[in-house]
Parts: sequence; C-alpha cells; structure tokens
Amino acid sequence: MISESESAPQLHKNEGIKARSEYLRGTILEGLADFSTGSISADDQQLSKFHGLYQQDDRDVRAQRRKHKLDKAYAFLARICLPGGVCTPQQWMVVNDLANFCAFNTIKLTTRQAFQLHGILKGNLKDVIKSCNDVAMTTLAACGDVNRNVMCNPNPFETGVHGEVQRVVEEMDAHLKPQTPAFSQMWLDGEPIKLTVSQAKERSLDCGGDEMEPLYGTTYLPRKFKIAVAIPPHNDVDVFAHCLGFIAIVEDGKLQGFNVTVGGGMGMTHGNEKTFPRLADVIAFCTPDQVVPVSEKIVAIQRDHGNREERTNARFKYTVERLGKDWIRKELEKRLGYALEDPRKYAFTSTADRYGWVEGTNGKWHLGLFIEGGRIVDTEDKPYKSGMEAIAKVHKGEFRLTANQNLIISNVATEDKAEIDALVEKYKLDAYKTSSGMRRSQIACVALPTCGLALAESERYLPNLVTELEEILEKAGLQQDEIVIRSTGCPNGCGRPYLGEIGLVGKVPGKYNLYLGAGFAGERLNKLYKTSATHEEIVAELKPLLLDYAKARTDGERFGDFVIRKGYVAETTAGNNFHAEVAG
Ligand code: SRM
Ligand code: SF4
Repeated sequence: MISESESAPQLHKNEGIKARSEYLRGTILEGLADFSTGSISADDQQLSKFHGLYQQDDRDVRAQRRKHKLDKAYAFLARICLPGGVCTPQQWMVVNDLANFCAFNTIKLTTRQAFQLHGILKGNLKDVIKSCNDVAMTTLAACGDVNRNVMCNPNPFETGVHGEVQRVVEEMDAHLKPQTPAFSQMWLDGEPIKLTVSQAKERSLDCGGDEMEPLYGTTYLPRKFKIAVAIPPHNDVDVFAHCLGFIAIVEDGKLQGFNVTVGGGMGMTHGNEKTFPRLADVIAFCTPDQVVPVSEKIVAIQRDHGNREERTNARFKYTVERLGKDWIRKELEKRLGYALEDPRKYAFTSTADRYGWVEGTNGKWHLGLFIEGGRIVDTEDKPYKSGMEAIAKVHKGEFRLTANQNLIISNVATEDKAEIDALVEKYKLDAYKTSSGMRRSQIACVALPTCGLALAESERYLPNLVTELEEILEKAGLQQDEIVIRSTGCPNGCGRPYLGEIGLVGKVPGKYNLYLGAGFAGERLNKLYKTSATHEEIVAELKPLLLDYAKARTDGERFGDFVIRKGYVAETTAGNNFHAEVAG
C-alpha cells in the first residue's frame, strides 16, 4: 500500500522557501549585514530575485581566485523595471550615477526594456533601491516567480493610440506587482513604492490569494511570468515569446482592443526533451478595459495550475501545452464571468527596431540609436555612457528602451534636433548610420563574465562573429540587408535566439548550436542546423548560405524564409509544440 506521504506530490524546494519567507523577507537583511562574506544564503538568493537582485560573481577571475584560495568575487546584479521601456532623463541620470559605484561601471539595456546594473556590493543595495524609488523606478518583481516588467512597442511616432496602449501597460504592470510590505520595510524605510500609475487600484479581492498578497498568496507563482504588448505591424517586442501577450487592434485610427496570446516562452535545457521553446497561441480578443482583468485571471490560472514540482516544466507555456489553448480560454472566461470575442485580423512585418530620426504623429521627433549588446559603457573609441549623460542633461522628452537592446531618444522638438545630433555625433552614438544591416539586427545576451548560467560567451562574442560575416556580406552585396542574428551563452534563451533567422546557443566554451530559419516577423521558430559548432565552423556553414541567398533569393525574400525554401532546414509551424533540438 502506498502511504500518503509517498503518494503526495513532492513540491520543488523553492515552494517551501517562498512559503516560509514571510512574504519574501527571508533572512536577506541579516545576510546583507554579515560582512564576513560578500554572499548571502542559498535560500535568500532565491528570494532576493523577487526584489530584483541576483547574487553573481565575476567569472573572469574565478579560477585565479580559487588558485589563491580566495572566495569568489561576489557582487549583485540589480534589474530595474521600466514598463514599456519608458524612462525620463531624470531617471536616466539616477541610473547613470548608480552605475559609477558598480564594479563594471556600465548600464545594460535588457531584452525586456529594463536596466541592469552589474557588480553592486551588498552593502550598497539599499542605496540603489532607494535612489530608484525616489524617481519612481523599482526593482520589485524585476525577477522572481511573479509577473515581470510589462513590455510595450516603444515607438510612439506612428499612431496616436500609442499613448493609450502605454497607459494600459502601466496599469497592468502596477496591478500585477506583489503587495508584500516587506519590500518597502526592507529597502525604503517603510515608504511606499512609487510607480508611474497608482498600484493595484482596481484589484478585485476575490482573485484567490490571501489578504497580504491578494493575487499571489504565500507561494507566488510556480515560475517567472512575462507579458508583452505589440502594436502591428511591428512585432518588436516578440509578443509570441511571452507567457501572455496583447496585440493591439487599431481600426480607423482608433484602438478597438487587443488579441490575447498565451503560452510563449524561449527557455529550454540541452538534452532535456521535456523542455522546448514555444510560440504563443492567439486565443481571443478583448477590449482595452478588459486587459487588466484578463491579465489578472491568466496569472491566477497559472498560479493554480502551473507545475510546482518540476521547475524546468513550470512555465506557463507548459501549462498551456498540457491543458490546451481552448481549455485556457474557457477557464479565463469562467473566471472573468463573461465571454470574449474571437481574435481579429492583424499582420506583423518585422521584429526589428527603426533607426534614425522619425517624425511622430504629435509633430515631435524620435531618434532610434543602435547600442550594440545594449551596453552603455565608456570605451576609448565609444564614450557611450558620457554621451548619454550629456544628452540626458539637455533632453526634454523621454528615452525608450527597446526589446532589441537599443534606445530611442523620444519626443524631441524640431528646434532641439540639432543639439541632440551634435551630441550623438560627438560621443560616437551614431553607429546606426554606419553599421551593417546584420549588425543592427543582432541581439546578444549578457553571458560571461557575470551570468552564472553561461556555458559560452555571447555579448563578447557576437560582435566579432558579425565582423567576420561582414566580409562575406560585403562581397555578396548584402551589407544593408537586415538579417536577424541572435546569440545566447546557454539555452535559456535570454536573447530569444530561437527567433533569430540565425540563432546561436552556447553549449560549451567556444561551441554553439547553430539554428536557422525563424520568421522575420517573429511568427516562426528556427530549427537546429548544426550542433556544437566552433567559430570557424559557424563561418564556414554560413558563408555558402549567405552567398546563395544573395544570388538566388526572390524579390524581398527574407533569409529565414530562403533557407526553408531551399531546403537547408525544415519549416516549423507557429504555436505548435516545437522541440528546437529536432533538426529538419
Ligand atoms: Fe534571462 C536567467 C539575463 C531576458 C530566459 N537571465 C537569467 C539570469 C538572471 C541568470 C541567472 O538566473 O542567474 C541572467 C543574468 C545575466 C546577467 O549577468 O545579466 C539573465 N535575461 C537576461 C537579460 C539581461 C539578457 C539581456 O542580455 O538582455 C534579459 C533581462 C530581461 C529583463 O529585463 O527582465 C533576459 N531571459 C530573458 C528572456 C527574453 C524575454 O523574456 O523576452 C528569456 C526567454 C524568454 C522566456 O522567459 O521564456 C529569458 N533567463 C531566462 C531563463 C530560462 C527560463 C526558462 O523558461 O527556462 C533563465 C534561467 C531560469 O529562469 O532558470 C534566465
Ligand atoms: Fe545567461 Fe543563458 Fe541568459 Fe545568456 S541565455 S544571460 S548565458 S542565462
């Protein structure tokens, strides 16, 4: 006979850590006060993520320190949320000044429109969080098993509805923030968290959590949760890579509502067939007023039905895969208490950013800058950090971080354009004018030296690979062609590599799995083309394909479509259970 304890499902240990943490307090503060080490306890490392903090160590000096019997060079990463990537010059200056006190002296613009500061010593964490809160930015829920920074198409120039959509994003972001008082008590001396819109103003009390955490309860979500909002024709947030997505439907210049997408995600584990990237399914249409309730109910569905035993299978994409998209829609409608309409027509053309000056619908101007790897740092030939500081001091509009790790200087009056242009040129921030189409279409995740999960280089590798490929592109006359290339140092997918027309995923130092054939508009995953390829092998594999593409492509044909038409890789179908390890 099976005893009760034998038959009861074994919850993942993180479930216990969350449940015992008193709403995310744990013993983080005690750990930070212990200056005999730069680290905190393993359980607190899990909890600190909910506060936007990751313990890391500088992997470049790991071996050397081990040799000298020294502790690892511990420091923290702080991730700072910016719903829709919108940031004021004042907020930029705060992040800029904080970066001066971090070991790496850099600002990282992330693939989810947030800031990252690497190399913060534990004694400085409170100052970082407090300084951010003073200007209405927070690290709360930038990471952890909760909803994260809500993303939004960052281009306010093409349609008058952008402002409306951004407001919906900010409301949703605020509504889904954890309510724990621990954050304010621990970091802000009890002061309230300042957000762009008032937090949780319409939160229904019956969403199934408890009094302290009405939505999340004591164990929060089984795993991280991500939301993005796209405004067609631009899919520059990669909406199908998200747990929950909203596609704006604009008719006659008016925002009608949004198609709702569920079950996207990128992460997988090498060799584990139960893990795979998945593109989201489009399940329904909702009005602008319904967005916040829909997001709340979907998050609650994942809270109640997500897998809490195996963290590798706990993302919402696996819940959707297991229960089916029709079940999800029915359950969503049951919880909402009303039916949703069927999805409406939409069309995406690209996942790329737009560079250079564009005039907005409001008569103001927006300058899209290319920031390689999203890294704002001063180097001898590219003093980006000083340049952005100089721009932030004079700029009267805002900045917008893009999901491709780039930056838009937004809402510039005609008479101020010349001043911005002069600064952009002075500080060499004008790479968008001279870089090749492939370079401008790249994403590289952070990887080494800070990421503890990196198996290979990414941000420090991809630019060099592109430089070498540029020789081929030049010969082939493809210099200006946007060919989307993305790399990550491991299969977790932080640079959404499975949506690259060319995707590279680190296996071991110096070796990558090479994927080909994603759709240019982000609606088709790529396929594995070659495993464990060295740099030389990657170049050798890509060279004939690029040359063939230059010769044999049809009018307007994208590289990702071409490699499928020519049979180099097989096609994948959007939204299907897709295992990226299975080559065509
Ligand atoms: Fe990520 C973990 C960096 C976007 C999937 N990600 C990490 C950590 C925190 C490593 C860790 O857990 O110790 C990385 C910190 C590296 C460092 O030193 O900075 C890290 N992820 C990043 C960023 C900074 C990459 C970048 O270069 O921009 C992005 C920050 C986004 C943000 O502002 O919130 C980032 N991560 C993503 C994305 C892209 C997206 O969301 O659009 C994904 C794939 C989409 C998805 O979630 O399915 C992604 N990150 C992961 C995963 C795999 C999750 C999974 O489903 O298995 C991990 C590992 C984990 O959670 O266990 C991870
Ligand atoms: Fe680190 Fe892997 Fe994410 Fe790159 S993809 S940042 S290596 S976890």
